[in-house]
Amino acid sequence: MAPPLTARVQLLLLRAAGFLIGLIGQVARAFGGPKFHARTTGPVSEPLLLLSGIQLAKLIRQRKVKCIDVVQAYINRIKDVNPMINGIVKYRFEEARKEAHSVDERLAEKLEDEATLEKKWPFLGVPLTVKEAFQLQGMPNSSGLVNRRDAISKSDATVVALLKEAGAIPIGITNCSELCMWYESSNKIYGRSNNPYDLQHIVGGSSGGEGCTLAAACSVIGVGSDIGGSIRMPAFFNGIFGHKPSPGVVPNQGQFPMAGEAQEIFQCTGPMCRYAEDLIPMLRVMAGPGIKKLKLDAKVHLRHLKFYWMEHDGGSLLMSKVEQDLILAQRKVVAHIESMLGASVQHVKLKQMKYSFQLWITMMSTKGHDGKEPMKFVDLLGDHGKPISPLWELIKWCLGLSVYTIPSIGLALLEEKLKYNKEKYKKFKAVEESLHKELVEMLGDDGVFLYPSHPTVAPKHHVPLTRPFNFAYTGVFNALGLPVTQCPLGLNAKGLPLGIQVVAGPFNDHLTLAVAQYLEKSFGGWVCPGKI
Ligand SMILES: *[C@@H]1O[C@H](CO)[C@@H](O)[C@H](O)[C@H]1NC(C)=O
Ligand SMILES: CC(=O)N[C@H]1CO[C@H](CO)[C@@H](O)[C@@H]1O
Repeated sequence: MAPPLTARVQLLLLRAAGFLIGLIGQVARAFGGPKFHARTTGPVSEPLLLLSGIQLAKLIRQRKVKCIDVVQAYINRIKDVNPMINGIVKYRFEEARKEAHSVDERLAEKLEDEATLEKKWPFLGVPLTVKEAFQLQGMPNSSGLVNRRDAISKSDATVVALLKEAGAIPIGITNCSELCMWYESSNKIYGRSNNPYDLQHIVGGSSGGEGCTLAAACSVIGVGSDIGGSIRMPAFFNGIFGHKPSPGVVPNQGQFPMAGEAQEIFQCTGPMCRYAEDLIPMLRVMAGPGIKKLKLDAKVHLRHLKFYWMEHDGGSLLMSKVEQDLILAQRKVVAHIESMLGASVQHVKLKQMKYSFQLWITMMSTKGHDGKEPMKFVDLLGDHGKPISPLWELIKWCLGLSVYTIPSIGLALLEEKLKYNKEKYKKFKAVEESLHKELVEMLGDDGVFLYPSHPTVAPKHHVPLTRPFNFAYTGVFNALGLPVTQCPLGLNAKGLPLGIQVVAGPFNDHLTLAVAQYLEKSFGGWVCPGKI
């Protein structure tokens, strides 16, 4: 006999209450996190930590500085501040020390002259960090997925191999969001990374560990990848430089997960660093033969460039308003370029920018050859086993039992709803083509476009859950296939980094990279955290 109705209702209410209590507990736990006495990481006192990669390489090959001293200085700094930021999730200190000693020994033999050394090994002895999602031999290959906790890379990703061949010394791998699909870097293997300018704030994602590690002067140069802003958002939130190259220039091989067949071209591997002068040499190394597609040797006359700017996307309902601080920072750049450089600067209103999020979804819904669909996120989370059941994982998460993070579960739940049907796809594909045409024509081979990197400075931890669409400020340029450099512009009154995206036409990366160096000179570039 079935229990009477009231009893069933009571049971249901009891279950609902249990579920709610579980949920509240889980949220409280999530928001708790470790507490630090300090608000920021301490400043840098060791001068070796305040040199660019190419300056360090020069000092090392001139034998003015020992490579082991450089590597040791970084190891000391990491031991000091990494426990606060949790940017590096696996150290590679012993191997790095050995490699540094062999650099010093080789240099002592004086086999090559300085010019040869520079040509063969432009980053000789320079400490390097790599986003965990990129394979570095002997290091984990998990992308933060608990099921993959024991996966170890058997070889190097192409870009990692190229940087090693150029003389760089990997000192560790850095945190990312679970499967690189969220803009807060936190997962169930490595925990959460914290912003060095305020530990209660996010580092961004997915290359977030890389962003905070570089910003905290725990590394010199870093490798990231970007399919929706994963290089530029962390670079922005942590006040450093990050370049998303033109599609098809830098090889993506050797990262996990890889984008679908139709998306791979929009996934861009690129350099992250504190000093703008490292961007071009890094790109030269990382691109390998792909560098021929760019015009990095062309001299850029900044005065003759045409600058365009737009302070926000024109009013999309999905995204936060651009903060006043960021609008003011952009205006300062515009005024500076007009008065100091005397270049042409024009305010534009690209109406279709308000569909940024939709254009990104359109890109992600694109099918490969023969209508092949990109790998489903539920399958990726299942890691080559059974796809996960998002609803079941949500219930488990509320009880603190899921091995997945809540953004992943949310994305898995919404995955099918976020994909466009034929009709919507066609509609937004047309918008994309029209906006692409408009921008490419406007920019030509001598134009750059200034646009916010994100609507807000680095928010507090977990806030991204309430603003899931803001990444479209960066994601739109993946969909449009344009090169972009995120440039830091100092700190706001609360000490959090400001910045801006500099965009150019296809394969005109040399323009955004030249502007990055100019903005660094004019506005100070990276600011050491803990200085104020
Ligand atoms: C890393 O893991 C992926 C996915 O399982 C695999 O395809 C790849 O071969 C692994 N890479 C290395 C270098 O071990
Ligand atoms: C804060 C945090 O969870 N840190 C972890 C980062 O990853 C390493 C390696 O797995 C752990 O030892 C740390 O506890």
